[in-house]
Amino acid sequence: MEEVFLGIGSNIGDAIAQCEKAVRLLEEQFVLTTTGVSSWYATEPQGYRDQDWFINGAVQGVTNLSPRELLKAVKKIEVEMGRVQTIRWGPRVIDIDILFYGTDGQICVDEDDLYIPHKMLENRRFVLIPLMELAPGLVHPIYNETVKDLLRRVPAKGQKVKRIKRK
Ligand code: PH2
Ligand code: MG
Ligand code: MG
Repeated sequence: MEEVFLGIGSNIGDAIAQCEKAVRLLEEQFVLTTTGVSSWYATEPQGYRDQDWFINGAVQGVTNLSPRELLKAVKKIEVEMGRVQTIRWGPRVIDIDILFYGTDGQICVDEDDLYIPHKMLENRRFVLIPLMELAPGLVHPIYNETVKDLLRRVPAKGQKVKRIKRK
């Protein structure tokens, strides 16, 4: 069993319901056993600005899938939920990203279509803020800095993140 952190995002349709459905499908399809789910956050779009705000959150779990198998499994759920390829950084029904893998998130993968830890997570408040709820002390295996320290470095300007209170 390996520890894993995933980022979840959506900005088309009922984004919260879709994020929640993604978490449910991850469990139902035995992709992972969830050990923690962050709050959901409304987040300002990054990369491509001219689109709706996203809902983002993070999931912590344990899996017996390899990184490659895990990637395949999350892509399958994205497709099942109606994800279609559009522009880079554009709107999507659901996005499930592998953020960290392995005990304390220490395993690194550097392949053409799979890079772990997720590239750019260190610049993204919409990833780091949900992660703060689950693992503020987790050390990034490449930058050797905790999630908390990485977050301190990211300017808040243009990256508004608002926590959504649970009903
Ligand atoms: N995902 C992107 C591009 N921009 N912006 C926000 N706020 N949230 C996202 O999940 C997001 C994004 C590409 O995956
Ligand atoms: Mg993404
Ligand atoms: Mg993705």
